[in-house]
Amino acid sequence: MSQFIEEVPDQKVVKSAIIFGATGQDGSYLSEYLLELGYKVAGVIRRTSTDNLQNIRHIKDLELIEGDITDCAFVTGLIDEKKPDECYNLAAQSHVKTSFSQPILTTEVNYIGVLNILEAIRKFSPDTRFYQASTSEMFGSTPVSPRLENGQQSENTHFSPTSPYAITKVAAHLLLSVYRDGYDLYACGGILFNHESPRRGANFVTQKIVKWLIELDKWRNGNDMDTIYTGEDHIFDSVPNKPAFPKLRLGNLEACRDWGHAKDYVKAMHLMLQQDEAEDFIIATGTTHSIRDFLDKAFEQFGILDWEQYIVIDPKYFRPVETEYLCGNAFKAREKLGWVPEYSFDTLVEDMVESEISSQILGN
Ligand code: NAP
Ligand code: F7E
Repeated sequence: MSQFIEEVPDQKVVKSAIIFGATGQDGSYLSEYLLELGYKVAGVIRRTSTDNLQNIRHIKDLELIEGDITDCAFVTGLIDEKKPDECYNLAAQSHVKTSFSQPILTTEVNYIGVLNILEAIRKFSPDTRFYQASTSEMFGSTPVSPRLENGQQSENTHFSPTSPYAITKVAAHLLLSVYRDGYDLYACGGILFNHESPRRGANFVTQKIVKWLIELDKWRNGNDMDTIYTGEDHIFDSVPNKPAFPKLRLGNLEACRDWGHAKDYVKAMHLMLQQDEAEDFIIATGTTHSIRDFLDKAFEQFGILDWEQYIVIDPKYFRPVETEYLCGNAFKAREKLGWVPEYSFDTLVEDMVESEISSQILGN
């Protein structure tokens, strides 16, 4: 090399990402993960009158941008201004039961919102790679065997959605191939099966159970469990004047879900955007458990084996139509992305219980 040519040190290219839905369970873990990888990350958060930052307040270097994905002007302006390398859409009305009572809102957020982003990328930033949070709920009532290979849903299983939520997600998912084939955009759908964590919203069944158990534990603290007896709706203690504790009210305990840990699943989202070609992938553990199994494991953490005594089945929590059985085959993700989950069902439940206990101790 000529001595007159200045040597330029290797410059690390900093990638940029926008995350819609940054305050949610997945958005918070993905923000942390991308920042760890050296990305410049902007998280879109909704303006709310009450605090919605509990999952992300601790994350340094995450740029927060206020906005809503149903606002086309906002989405277009943001994509045009930032032209990010990667865009992750995790924003959604994500509660299946709520989608029955608020189907229009669910459609506006989960379908129109996605169209807003795809159109903005197509027109103003066609090199941006797009990840859409698709879901195992799209399989819905797909019967178990013999139509399913090994009793698992794969990328080839047909969709049979059973809720307004699932229908909006199927519609948004179908858009991905249209924008891939029609406009040559890099757009992927991650068909993620249920994933939970200490940051899971309190009205999803796993977190609802864990949080109730923590309250029960506080109530019974200092008392002998042998003195507890149960009535129709409440648990009583023989300690005089101790108020009764309400039983845990749940819906369908027979449904089966393939539950993984959100920390594992956000890594798969990132991997999907690093491939030569955009494709859809199932992300799942390949094992399934009923709500009863979850109750067994969670109550066991508190030394309780006869959990049925503590539960009331409340029709209020049944859905008009239920997805009964989900179990995913993530073979393609393992082969092409090299993705394998680290958490098992048992370690997931343990993490949720232990984290909730620690956050109670710390008063968080
Ligand atoms: P989540 O905790 O409910 O988070 C949803 C996020 O979307 C929140 O940040 C929420 O903001 C935001 N949001 C809602 N409406 C919005 C709007 N109109 N504009 C902008 N942001 C909006 O959900 P998650 O469990 O992290 O799931 C992430 C995504 O994956 C969702 O699309 C969900 O449907 C999908 N998914 C989840 C699972 C799972 O098991 N967790 C499985 C498959 C697919 P606020 O905090 O202000 O409410
Ligand atoms: O229900 C049953 C309920 O609300 C799981 C979302 O992240 O994963 C999630 O959707 C099962 C259902 O999650 C109660 O009927 C019984 O069979 O925790 P969930 P979900 O509906 O599976 C998918 C993959 C997503 O994409 C969604 O965004 O538990 N169940 N009793 C109950 N469910 C709730 N919520 N509350 C109960 O009391």
